[in-house]
Amino acid sequence: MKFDRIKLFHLRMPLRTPFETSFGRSTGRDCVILQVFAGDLVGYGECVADATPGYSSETVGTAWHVLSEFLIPAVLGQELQGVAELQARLAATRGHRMAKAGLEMAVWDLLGKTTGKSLRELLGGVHSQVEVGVSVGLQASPQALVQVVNGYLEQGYARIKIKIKPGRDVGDARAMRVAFPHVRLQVDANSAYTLESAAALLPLDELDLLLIEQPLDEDDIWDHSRLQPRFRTPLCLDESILSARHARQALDMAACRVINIKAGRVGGLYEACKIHDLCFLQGIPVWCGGMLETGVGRASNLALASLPGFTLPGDISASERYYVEDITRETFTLNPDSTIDVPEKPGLGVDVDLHVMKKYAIKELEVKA
Ligand code: SMG
Ligand code: MG
Repeated sequence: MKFDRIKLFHLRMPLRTPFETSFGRSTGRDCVILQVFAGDLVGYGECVADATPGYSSETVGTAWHVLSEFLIPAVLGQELQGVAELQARLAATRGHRMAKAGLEMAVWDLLGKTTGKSLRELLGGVHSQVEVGVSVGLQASPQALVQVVNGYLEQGYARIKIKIKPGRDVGDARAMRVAFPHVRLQVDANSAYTLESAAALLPLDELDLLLIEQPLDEDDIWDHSRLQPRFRTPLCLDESILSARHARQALDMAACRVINIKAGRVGGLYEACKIHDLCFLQGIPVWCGGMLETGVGRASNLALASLPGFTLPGDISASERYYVEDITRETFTLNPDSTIDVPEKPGLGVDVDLHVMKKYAIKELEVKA
């Protein structure tokens, strides 16, 4: 494979409803879409860095800089055998995993289009439908939360995740449990607690939750290992796991009993699969996290979630839950059994509507060999 030119698009997409987490509220979502051209083919990738460094230190701005100045020049116009070789070239740049993952996704798409295989086949996925859930942001009150969740349950979602933050944790979760005694429920703190303040979360242990996601800081696997023994409920790490090495260390320290895998967070699908394999061997359940992706990233998440170790429902909701208008022609819909179909066409298996993409693009750049 040889890449002739690569285009970047900075998209600003309005969300249908605002999404609020412990680190802020957003009414829209920025991302970078990449087009990688090789001969007659074009591969698409999505970099999930957001406009602001709230979830992670990367932003659309840092990804744009690192992609255009370092990552793209490292691979343009050269013969590359596959993703392992691509990652070896990208390794000269430290960190910036979301930027790398966006470029890698486009290369997977090209690989699939070249070989006629779907991304699911390339990754070794075994399911043609995957179990999904919905991640519900903080609402004005616990009552409002229950009402919003009720709407999602009526749509058919069988697993609900709610966002929590100090002062809006046990009360919200308890209101959910009272209203929906049997729903599969989990909470996500997005690093809003310290080892000390996380004591406030101990009553969550009575609410039969699937897991408690990322209570403490990203760079704090150690304190998670001190917190986990205080809970019966599994802790799940999201932000803390940036590589397979981190996953191994977290499991060695018993810092969590579940891992949320996001290809963007760990530098791409190649590393995401390594984390999956490690957890699979140790019997640690994993699930596919979400970054409010467009249809491009959603297709990638569905393929990843089809691997055998993804035994918990992913944060992969139907297209209509996210954007006023998506950039792919395919619309992902929820099946009555709370699953979504994994794309079967070559590569990511989606067609991008260029007209729609350009409508939401606020910046474009072409880099040539
Ligand atoms: O894609 O449905 C989705 C969102 C899932 O809650 C979600 N993601 O910490 O897991 C998480 C958050 C991070 C994204 S906030 C923009
Ligand atoms: Mg999370």
